[in-house]
Amino acid sequence: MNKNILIQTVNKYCAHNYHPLDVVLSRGHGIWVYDTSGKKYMDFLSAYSALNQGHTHEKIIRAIKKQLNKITLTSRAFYNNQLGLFAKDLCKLTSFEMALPMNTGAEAVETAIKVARKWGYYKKGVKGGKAEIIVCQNNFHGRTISIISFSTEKQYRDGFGPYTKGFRIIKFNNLKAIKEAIGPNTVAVLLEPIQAEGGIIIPDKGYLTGVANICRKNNVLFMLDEIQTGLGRTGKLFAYEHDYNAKPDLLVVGKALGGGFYPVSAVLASRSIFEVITPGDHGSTFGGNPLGSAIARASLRVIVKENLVERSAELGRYFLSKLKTLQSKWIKEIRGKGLLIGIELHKEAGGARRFCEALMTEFLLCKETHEDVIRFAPPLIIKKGEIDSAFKIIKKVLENPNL
Ligand code: IF1
Repeated sequence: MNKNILIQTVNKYCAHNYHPLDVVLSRGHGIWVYDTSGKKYMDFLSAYSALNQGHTHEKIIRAIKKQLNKITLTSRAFYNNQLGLFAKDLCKLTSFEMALPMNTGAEAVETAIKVARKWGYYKKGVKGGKAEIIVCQNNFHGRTISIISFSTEKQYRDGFGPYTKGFRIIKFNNLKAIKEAIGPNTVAVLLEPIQAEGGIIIPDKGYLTGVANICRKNNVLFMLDEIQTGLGRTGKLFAYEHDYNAKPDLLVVGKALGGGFYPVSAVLASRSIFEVITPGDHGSTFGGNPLGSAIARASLRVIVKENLVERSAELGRYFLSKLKTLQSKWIKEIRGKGLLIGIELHKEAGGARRFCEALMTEFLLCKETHEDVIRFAPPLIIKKGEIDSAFKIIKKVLENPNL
C-alpha cells in the first residue's frame, strides 16, 4: 500500500497521541530500516533505546521461534519453565538478589513505587498512608496516572488530574535539595541517572554516589530508573556505574530487555526488600510469561556475547569526539555518555524538529527531545564505518548555511 494511504489510515483510525516523522517503515535489520518504497535509513533512535541489539537480531529470533512452538503464556497462576531462568540470568548479570517481572517500563516504575511504599510501612515503620517518595524536576518515568502526577512537564499532566499524592519534587543534580527534602516519612528517592527525555542531562560526577550515601544514612531506598540508560546504552551496563559505589536498592529495567521484540521490564532488589511483597499483592497477566522470558534471556545474552557495553563506550567516545568538531552556528552544546548523545541547539535554530526532518531526507532517523535537543541513540551493534557515514550526513545537515 502507498505511503500516504498508510499515513492517512493511521490518522483516521489511531488516536493522535503522536506526531511522527513522515516516514512509514516496513522492514528493519541491524541499524537499518526500510520504508515502504524500499528506501534505506539508519536508525539513530533505536525506539528510544529499546533496540540496543539492533532490529530483528537473528539470535533473538531463533530463541523466539524455539519458544513459540512450545508455550507462550501461562499466567503466574502456574509456574513456567522459562521465568526462573530469566530471573536468574538477570540477577546474575546485575548482581541483584531478586527480580519482579513486568512488561512495560511504566508498569515496572509503578511496581517499584508500590514496593517502596510497602517497605516503608512494614520495614521502616512509616505510619499508614504517609509514605513519601522524592523525585526530580524534569523527570520522565512513564505515562500512568501516578507517574504523571509527579511529572513537571505541563503537557504530560494537564487535563489528567486528580493526581496521586505522596511525591515530593526537588531539583535534579543537587544533593542539598535531597538532604533537605528527606523527612521521617520518606521511603525512597527515585531518579534517572541521566535525564534522557529531559534533554540528555548528565549530573555531576559524584551526584549518584552522594544520593546513595544520603539514602543509606537516612534509611531511605535509593531507586534508579535505568529503563532507557541501562543495558549498555551509556557505555556501562548501567549508568550508575559511572559513579563510585552508587548501586541503588531498587533498579528498574525495561526497553532493551525485550531486544526490540517484546515488552519486558523488571524491578531488581534484594531479598529483604522484596520480602514485603506476598502472593496477591501485585501481579500482571503477561509479566514473566515464558515467551517474554525466553526473549529477555536471549536479549541479555546478545548484550554480553557481542560486548555491546564495551562497544557503546568505545564507539560513543569516538562519535562524540567527531561531533565536537562540527562547525555549526546552531550548536550550543554537545553532550553524551556512550551511545546516548544529545546536541543542544541555540534557541535561534528554531527547534530541533526541522533538523530531524532534514536528517531524514538524508536517510538518518532520529528524534528531537525537549524542543532544542537532537538525540542520537543508534543500536549498540553499530560499526565504526557506519558512525562515519552517519557523521557525514550530520555534518552536511548541521553545517548547511541555508538550513
Ligand atoms: C513515550 C520519552 C524516551 C523512560 C524512562 C520509564 C519509561 C520511559 C527513563 C516508560 C519511556 C519512552 C516512552 C515513549 C517515548 C520514550 C521517551 F521521550 F518519552 F521520554 F525514551 F525518552 N522510564 N520512554 O524513558 O517506559 O512504559 O514506555 O515502556 O512515552 O512516548 P514505557
